[in-house]
Amino acid sequence: ENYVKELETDVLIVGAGFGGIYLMHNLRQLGSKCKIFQASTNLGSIWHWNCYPGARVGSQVPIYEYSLPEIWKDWYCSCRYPGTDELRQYFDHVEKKLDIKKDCAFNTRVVGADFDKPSGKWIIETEDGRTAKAKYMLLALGFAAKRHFPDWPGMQDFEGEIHHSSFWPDAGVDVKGKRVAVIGTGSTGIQIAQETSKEAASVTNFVRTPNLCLPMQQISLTREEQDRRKETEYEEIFKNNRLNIFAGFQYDYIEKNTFDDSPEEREAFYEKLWKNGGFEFWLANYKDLLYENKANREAYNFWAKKTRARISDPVKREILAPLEPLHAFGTKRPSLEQNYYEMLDRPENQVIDCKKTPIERFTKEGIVTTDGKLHKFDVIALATGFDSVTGGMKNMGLRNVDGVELSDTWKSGTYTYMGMTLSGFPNMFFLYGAQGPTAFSNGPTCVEIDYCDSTRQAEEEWREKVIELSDKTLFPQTKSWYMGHNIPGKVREQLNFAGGCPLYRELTQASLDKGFEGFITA
Ligand code: NA7
Repeated sequence: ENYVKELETDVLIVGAGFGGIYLMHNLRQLGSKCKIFQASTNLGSIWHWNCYPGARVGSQVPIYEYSLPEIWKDWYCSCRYPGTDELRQYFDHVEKKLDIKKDCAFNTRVVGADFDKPSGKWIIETEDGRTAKAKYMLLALGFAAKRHFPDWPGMQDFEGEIHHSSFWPDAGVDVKGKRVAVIGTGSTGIQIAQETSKEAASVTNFVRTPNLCLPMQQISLTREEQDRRKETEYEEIFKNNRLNIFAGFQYDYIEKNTFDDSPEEREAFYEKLWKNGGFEFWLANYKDLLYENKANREAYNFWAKKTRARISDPVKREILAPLEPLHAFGTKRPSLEQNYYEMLDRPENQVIDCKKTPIERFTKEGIVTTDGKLHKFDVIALATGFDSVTGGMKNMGLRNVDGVELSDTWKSGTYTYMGMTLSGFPNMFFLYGAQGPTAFSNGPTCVEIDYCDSTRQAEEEWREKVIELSDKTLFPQTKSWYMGHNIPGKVREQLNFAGGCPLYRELTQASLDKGFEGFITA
């Protein structure tokens, strides 16, 4: 271990994913003494935990990488959307370049933090009873730091294997010839169902809300092609996606509304987006897609036509791609799939409509739905997601200057200033979290945005802004983790900044230009 029982440092960073590493790199250059605490055993955070079958990123090469040339210049990927193994190798590559690990304490989970006013320092406790003192505490937890396990009765009785997607054994689970259940249809559930169908005897997907999946259009990448793009495009892509693009991708909404085009033009445009694949149909569509119901419905109809044509079983087709949408397209995170629909369409595989027949309980043999039917399984994958965006921060024993837990101060709603600071938590900053562009945007782009600390009034105004921007969109109509709907008892509110990366950058810059408006210095 490279840190002592009682550590003193200038800056303590929590989390060694994209955000934590980037912070460390920049702070070192400014001459600060920093340490990272990371709950898992290696760099890469979520990609350390995400090793379930088929885990793959939805941002294409090169944007799911740092924009630092010393890192991308000699990094190559085998395909447009890399999977876990390659993403882990990427973090090994980053380590070679930035030498981060020497200042990281792995297997180190923060369980409490108090700001000691007399010394002006954070006192941070870890699960294994160590403490750290730091002038600044920076949280880089990502938005999926707390798992969500629905507590169905009888789960502990199940005699087969049961794993949450983010606790999947590193050595893998042998599903060959086994009956596999996949609960959930977020990006994770889709990937697990698609991948395990290759080997399992049967896969049963429990679907509460069908995912409006988009075609990934995965392709292999050659080294030559990547070299050519590095020469000609990379600098521009990285610059552009930080400064100009709503969601920090390589593409953006077009300057046209859906019905500005004729039906033929619209069809041709949708076809183009579909063929390009990835999130283009979501994030490079007409600019009114997420704002106007009629426009959204038009896109949904195209999506349903394309998808329904891939499912021959009429019952499965109605559950997975109904003619009438259950939510506005794009207001829940679409997953990128490769052959999910063809796989589930196979006769040996099942789709259970959890809206009609929810899961009632588990037994030693499997899962009983509310129609009394017992579904028998050997392996159950819980792809039930996370207490997203706010769960991680609420779960680490953070207390404000008056000793009140963050989980209490946020009881009636989330308040931050610019998605970076919290009033009453001096010298604590976070990124890629609550009320920042976070879950609507490409991760690495968000963590490379500069930031700054806040007054209660500034927080209240920021919250109003977050709500105002969100209310203009169709997101509030939909029950989703973006809106806190997936966790029982969680406040229903917009957890993300829906104004896009460029506006976010503009607002943070404006505060800096006005001499740190909204911030207080002690
Ligand atoms: P998600 O997107 O939160 O998906 C969780 C899924 O689990 C979702 O389909 C839920 O249905 C389903 N779920 C949760 N509880 C239940 C119960 N009780 N019964 C049936 N189904 C249930 O998590 P992921 O891990 O897939 O993805 C997280 C993000 O990480 C992803 O979007 C990427 O950005 C990276 P629901 O939709 O709520 O009806």
